This record gives sequence, C-alpha cells and structure tokens, in this order.
Amino acid sequence: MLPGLAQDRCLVMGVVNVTPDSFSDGGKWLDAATAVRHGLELVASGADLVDVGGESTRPGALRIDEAEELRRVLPVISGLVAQGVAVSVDTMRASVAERSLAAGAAIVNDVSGGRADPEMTALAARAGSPIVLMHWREHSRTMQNHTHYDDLVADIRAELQVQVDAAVAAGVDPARIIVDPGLGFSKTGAQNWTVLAHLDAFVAMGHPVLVAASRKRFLGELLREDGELRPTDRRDAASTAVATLAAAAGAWCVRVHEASAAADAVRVAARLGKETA
Ligand code: PMM
Repeated sequence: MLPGLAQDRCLVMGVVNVTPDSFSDGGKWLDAATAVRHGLELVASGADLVDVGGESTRPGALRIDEAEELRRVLPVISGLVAQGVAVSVDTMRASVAERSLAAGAAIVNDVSGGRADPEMTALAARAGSPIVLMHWREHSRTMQNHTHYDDLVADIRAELQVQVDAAVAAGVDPARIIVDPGLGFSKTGAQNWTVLAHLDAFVAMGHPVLVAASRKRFLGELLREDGELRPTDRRDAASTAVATLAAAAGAWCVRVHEASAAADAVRVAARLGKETA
C-alpha cells in the first residue's frame, strides 16, 4: 500500500489536528511550526505516519471554509514531508486533498468516505493515492441524530460497502482503498463497543482497516470519575488498550494521539499473532 512502511504489523498513525476546537487536541497545534514539531515528536516516539487535519469533526462542529482549511494544513504537510515523514491529510474536500497531495501527502483520509464531496473519489482515482473511506452518514453538526441501525454491524458494513463501490466506480483502484468503521460518527458509545467487538466483519471486507478510537468520548464515559467524563488528556492508556485489541483483530493501522505506547502495543500484537498464525 505504502512503500517504506512496515508490512508485518499494524501501523501507527499519529494525529496532528491543526484546529482550535478538536475535542482531543484542539488549539494545541494551531501554529504551523508547533504542529510540525509535534508531528516530528510523534514520529520520534513511534508513529509510522502522521495524519494532518484542519477541520474539526467533533459532534456538533460547524464547517470551516476551504481557504481556511488550506491555510491550516498545507504548511504543516509541507514541513513534515520535507523531513521525510509519511503524511495523510484528513479532509472531506477534494480541492484540499489535491493541494495536499501536491504538497507531498501520501494518503487521503476522508472521514465522509467520499460522501461529502462528489469530486473526492475521482480525485483519488486520478492521483492514484490510497484513500481512507470511513463509514459516514451526516456532517458532524447533525450526525448524532442519525444513530439508528436495524442491525448495527451489518448496516455499517453495507453502507461502507456502498461507499467502496462508489469509489471503485469512480476509478479508484480497490487495492488502494482503506476502510474505517468510523467510531463515534453517527454512533453512540455503546455502538462503538459493539463495532470494536466485531472488527472481524470489517477486516472481512477485504481492505485494510483503520481504527481510530484514541481519546474518544466513549473511553471517557467508560472511565468516569465521580460521574464526570475522564478528561481527554487522561484517556491514552485506554486508547492503547483499544489499539492493542484492534491490532490483534487484524487492523491495518491505528490512529492515535500518543504514539509511543501504541507503537509497542502493535509490536506485541504482531508477535503474538505469529504464534497463532
Ligand atoms: N476521527 C476523527 C478525525 N479523523 N479519521 C478517520 N479515518 N477515522 C476517525 O475515526 C477519525 C478521523 C475525530 O477525532 P480527532 O479529534 O482525534 O481527530
């Protein structure tokens, strides 16, 4: 899928959100130089690639315009690529993906899985770049009004397959499609746990699977203290536990905010996997 990246274990994708309002790290890396430095720290601590995003997708988030998104992500992508870092761009806009690929990004990570911008899959096809297609129903402002499923895992998988088929119809090479069940996107906390318990159903789709549980609200809910959600900056141990389980279940990559523990975890999962292969 990506030359130069490990093939024998689950990959670790470090997150750099260049946003003022992401739930997990909003406002911390808004300045390009700080964001690049943080991306390099993630790589130094074990990330295989770095996911750069300029638009928050937390529940309820409003969209930003294209010019602002470009202003946030391009200098960070260029800065990281110049240091030899493999970068994915977390965007729902084909125009932003195109400029990011031109700046050296290697993967498009579209949380809408091609649904938000009808040009996205054609762009990925033209560029020949790998693309992450995440299960997605609605923009973040309203997505949590759309958490009804008749059969959770089967419905998510079927909807994701529609997204995959649309991408292939637009010319994307199936070998360059990565799927993601989209934890927290039109899903309740309880539904996230069910999805995680059935990752095999997504692995069986025949594409590499990306799992992004890191610091999400359902972990804060699990770890409530005195009735309060565990704060985002103290959800990393639980995030690593999920990364370990996801890697053991066959995930291709885990997306995390803190890379060093995840980097160890995926190696443990790979080593154990050898014993059961
Ligand atoms: N979640 C977020 C952002 N980007 N990309 C993929 N592929 N899958 C996800 O679940 C996902 C994503 C939101 O969380 P953040 O604040 O950690 O970026």
